[in-house]
Amino acid sequence: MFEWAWDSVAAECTTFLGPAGYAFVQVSPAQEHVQGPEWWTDYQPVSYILTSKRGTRAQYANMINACHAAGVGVIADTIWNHMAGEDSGTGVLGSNFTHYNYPGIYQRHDFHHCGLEPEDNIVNYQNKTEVWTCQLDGLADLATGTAHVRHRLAAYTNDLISLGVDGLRLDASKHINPKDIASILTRLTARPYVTQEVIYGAGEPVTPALYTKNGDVQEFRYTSALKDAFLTSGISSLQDFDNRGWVAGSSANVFVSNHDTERNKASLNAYSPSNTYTLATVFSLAHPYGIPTVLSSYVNLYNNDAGAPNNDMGVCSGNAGTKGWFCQHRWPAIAGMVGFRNRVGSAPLTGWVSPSHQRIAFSRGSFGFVAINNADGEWHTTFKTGLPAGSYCNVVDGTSVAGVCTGTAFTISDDSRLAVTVASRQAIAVHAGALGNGTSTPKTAQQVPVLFHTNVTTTYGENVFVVGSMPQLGNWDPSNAIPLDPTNYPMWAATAYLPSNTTFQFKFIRKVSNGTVVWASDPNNQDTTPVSGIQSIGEVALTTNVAISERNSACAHNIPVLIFSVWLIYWLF
Ligand code: ARE
Repeated sequence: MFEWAWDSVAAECTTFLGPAGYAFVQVSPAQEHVQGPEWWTDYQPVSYILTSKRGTRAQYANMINACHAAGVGVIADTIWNHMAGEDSGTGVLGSNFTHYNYPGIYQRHDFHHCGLEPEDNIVNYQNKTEVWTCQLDGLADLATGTAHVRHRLAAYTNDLISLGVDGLRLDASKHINPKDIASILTRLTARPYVTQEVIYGAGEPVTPALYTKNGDVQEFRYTSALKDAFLTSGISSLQDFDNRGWVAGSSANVFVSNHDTERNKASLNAYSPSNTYTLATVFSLAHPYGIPTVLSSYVNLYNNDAGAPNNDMGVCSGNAGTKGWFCQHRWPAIAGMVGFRNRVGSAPLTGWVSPSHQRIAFSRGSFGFVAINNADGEWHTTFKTGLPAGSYCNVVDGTSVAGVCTGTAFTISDDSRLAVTVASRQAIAVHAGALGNGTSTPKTAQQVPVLFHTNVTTTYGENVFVVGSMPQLGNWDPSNAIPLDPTNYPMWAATAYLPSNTTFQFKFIRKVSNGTVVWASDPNNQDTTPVSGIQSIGEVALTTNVAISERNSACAHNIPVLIFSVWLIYWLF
C-alpha cells in the first residue's frame, strides 16, 4: 500500500484486505525522514523515531493491531543501507543532521567512504565493492560491516518487531554485503519474513542469488519478462521460469510492478494498453512461481516525484480508486485472484495449453483453472481442466457469496471439460473455493483510467475538483468531489477509475477557502468511457471554454470569472 497513511491502512485491513484474503500488507518506511512533498523523502531516514509523513508510532502500532485483527500480517519497508542524501537538514520531527553526522546515532566513521571523487557515488555496477560501499544516489552509505551500525539497525528493527511487524522489505539490499544482512538478522528478537530488493543487472557481479540465504529476493527479471510477454513477445513463454538462471521460485518475491518500475516504465503499469496490467496480475496470482506482491498505488502522470494524494489518506470507493488512488488491490479481477491463490495453495501447475503465442490456460491441480486471452479476438474452445464437475464462479468478474456467483458462472462437465468463450484481452478463472450459479453472459467487468485535466489560474486557498454523475465522481456531491492535483500548476489533474463503456456527466468545480463551491456554468460535460482495456481515443475528447459561474450568490462579487480550457484525456502509454 505504497504511501498510504497508517490510519488508512488500518481501515483498509479491516474493510477489505482481511476479508479478501491478503496475507500481508507491505507499508512504506516508518522512520523519521527528510522533509519535502516528494514521495521519496521516505527513503531518506534521519533518525529511528517512528514518525513519518504517514503517521506516528502510535498510529503505526494501531495499524498493526488492526491488520492483525483482520488476519493480515504487516511487512515494513526497512532501510538498512543508508541515511539521507542531503548535506544537512532537519527531519519531519525536527531531528537535525549533516551528511555524516546524526547526533546520538551515527558519526562520520559509521559510514562508508569509498574514495570515489567527487561524491562517493556508485558509478560502475560491474564492481562489487563499489556497489556495496559507495553511495547510491548520494545517500550516506552506512558501514554495515561495523558492530555499532549492525547493533543500531538491529535495535531499530527490533523496535518494529516489538510493535508486531511480521516481515521486512529490505530496501536497497543490493547495496549491502549479504554477510552484513545475515549478521543483522542474527541480532533480531524474532525472525520475520524477509524480502530483499536486489535488482538484477546484466553482467553485474552482485546478483540475487548471493542473497537467498537471508530470505526471499525480489526477482526483477520476472517483472521484465511479464512486461515483454504481455506487450510484445507473447505469454506462451511464461509456462515456467526454471532454467533461466533466476532464483528458485521458493526464494522469489515477484510482482508485475513496484513503485519504482511503475514510474520508470521498467514494468507494466496501470496505464499499459489493452488490459495487460490486469491480465499480468491475474497471471502472477495464478502461476506458482514465487510469492506475488500486488502493488496498490497512485500515479501522477506529470510528475514522477509527486507525493501521495489526499494528504496521504488512502481511500477507495467501491472497486475503483478515488481521490487519486488507484486501489489496484480492490480491482475485481485482482481481488478475485487472491482467493484463487489461497485456495490452490501449493498445487502444481498442470495441463498447460497455449494454442497461440498470446493465449494460455492451465490448472493448479484439481483446485483451480485459469485462461488468459491476451489477443485481439475471442477465444472459443473447450478446455480440459483438472477440476471436478460443478458450477463455478468466474472470480475475475464476480465473487461467490453463499453459493451464488455475483458474476459469470461456468459449468464444468463430468469429464472436467469447460466449454467457454474468453473475450478479447480478458481472462477467466475458477477455483474450488468459489462455486455457484451466476449470470450466463460474461460481463466486461472493467474499469478504465480517465484523466481529468484542466488549466486554471486560482488565487491562494482555492482548489479545483471534478464531480460527476457516478459514485466514483462523487455523485454530484461536492464534498465527495475528486481533488485535482496542482503539481504542474496552472495545470490541475487527477485520474479516476471509471466503469468501462459508460456514459457519464461531470463538471469542474472550484472550492474557495471559506468553503464556497463555485461550479462551472451549465451545461454539464458528457462523455463515454471506452469499452474495454485502456484505449486511446485521441488526446482531446472535449475542448471547450467554460466560464465559471457562481452558485453561491452571496460571494459572487468576490469571485472573478475564470476561463477554463477544459479537456479530458483517456490516457494511454
Ligand atoms: C532522491 C533524488 C536523487 C538524489 C537522492 C539523494 O531523486 O536525485 O540524489 O534523493 O538526495 C527513492 C527514489 C530516488 C530518491 C531516493 C531517496 O527512487 O529517486 O533519490 O528514494 O529519496 C537502484 C538500487 C535500488 C533502488 C533504485 C531506485 O539498486 O535499490 O536504484 N530502489 C530502492 C527504492 C527506491 C529508493 C531507494 C532504493 C533508495 O525502491 O524507491 O529511491 O532508498 C539498474 C541497477 C539497479 C538500480 C537501477 C536504477 O537497473 O541494476 O540496481 O537500482 O539501475 O538506478
